[in-house]
Amino acid sequence: MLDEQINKLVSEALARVEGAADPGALEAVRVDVLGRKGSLAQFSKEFGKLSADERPRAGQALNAAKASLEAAFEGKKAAFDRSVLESRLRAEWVDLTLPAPGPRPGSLHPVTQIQSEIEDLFTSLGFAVLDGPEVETEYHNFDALNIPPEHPARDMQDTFWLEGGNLLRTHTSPVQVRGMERLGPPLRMIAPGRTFRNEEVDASHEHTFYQLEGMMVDRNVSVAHLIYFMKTLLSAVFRREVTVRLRPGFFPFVEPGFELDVQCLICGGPGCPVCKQSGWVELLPCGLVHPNVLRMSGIDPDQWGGFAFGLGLTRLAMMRYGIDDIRLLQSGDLRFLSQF
Ligand code: 2NL
Repeated sequence: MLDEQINKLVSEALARVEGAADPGALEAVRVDVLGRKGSLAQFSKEFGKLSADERPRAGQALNAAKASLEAAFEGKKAAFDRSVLESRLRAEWVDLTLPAPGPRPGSLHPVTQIQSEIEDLFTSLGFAVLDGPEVETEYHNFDALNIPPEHPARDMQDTFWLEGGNLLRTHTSPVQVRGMERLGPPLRMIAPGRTFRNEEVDASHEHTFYQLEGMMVDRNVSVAHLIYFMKTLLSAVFRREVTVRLRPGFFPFVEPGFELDVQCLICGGPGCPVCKQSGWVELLPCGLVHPNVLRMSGIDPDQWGGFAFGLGLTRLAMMRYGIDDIRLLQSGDLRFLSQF
């Protein structure tokens, strides 16, 4: 009688164990059957009602039932654990035979690339590459360049003035002034670097940008030398022969001064949006160094002459790579930078 009941309980419990859908359901069945108030425990309570000779056999049957149920639970639990592990192993599988990705390669900033190319070119032509302070005196940034005291470039709106009368250089010309003072004639130098203007920032204006100025001082330097060096420079930058023209341009530090235009490299002359239908792109302000500028830096203008030019590296980089928003260059955005 008791045997039958135990067998029934065991077979029902085994079916429930087998049918448990997840570890939670399995644990509920275990509490139901093997728990302190479970169905097996109910049987133990009935023990007292049995006669002394029935008890050992009933005890054995109960123990056997308990053992087989516990084994079934453990087996099912292990199966659950195994399937969790297997799905993790499937999800986290890694092919260890693949080559390592390695460090992400960096690249030079587009402005740095152009600057380096131009530095290499001028180094090969006998020019020194000079550096100088970004915080300048008013004298080196303005006075020594023949820029009069009332010139609008000195305005608060255009220049970042610092306490004490110094300023953030608005061009790299002061580096060349220091070069003239220190080296004396004859000399050939370029001054690439960061420059600052008090601009409202938008797609085509930045308060921080890059320039490269250059200068050669020697005996009998003429506009012909200037044109030769400028054509050599632009052919190297654009990697082809370029056609240039000079128009008069006024800058206080040169006389005569020119705007040097290059024939449009997109349309070749007939006119397009890049050259605004003119066939020419304004690129290189330049000229012969003003006698006052030479004299102020200790060079005798009766003995020596020179040419000088100023190139906007930021603008050049935007032209070469077709960058339409100047703010991208200073953004540090890797989606932008990794294209170069
Ligand atoms: C510009 C300016 C030019 C120069 C810069 C120069 C420097 C000295 C003496 C004479 Cl120390 N000239 N630099 C000459 C002509 C034009 O351009 O803002 N360029 C984007």
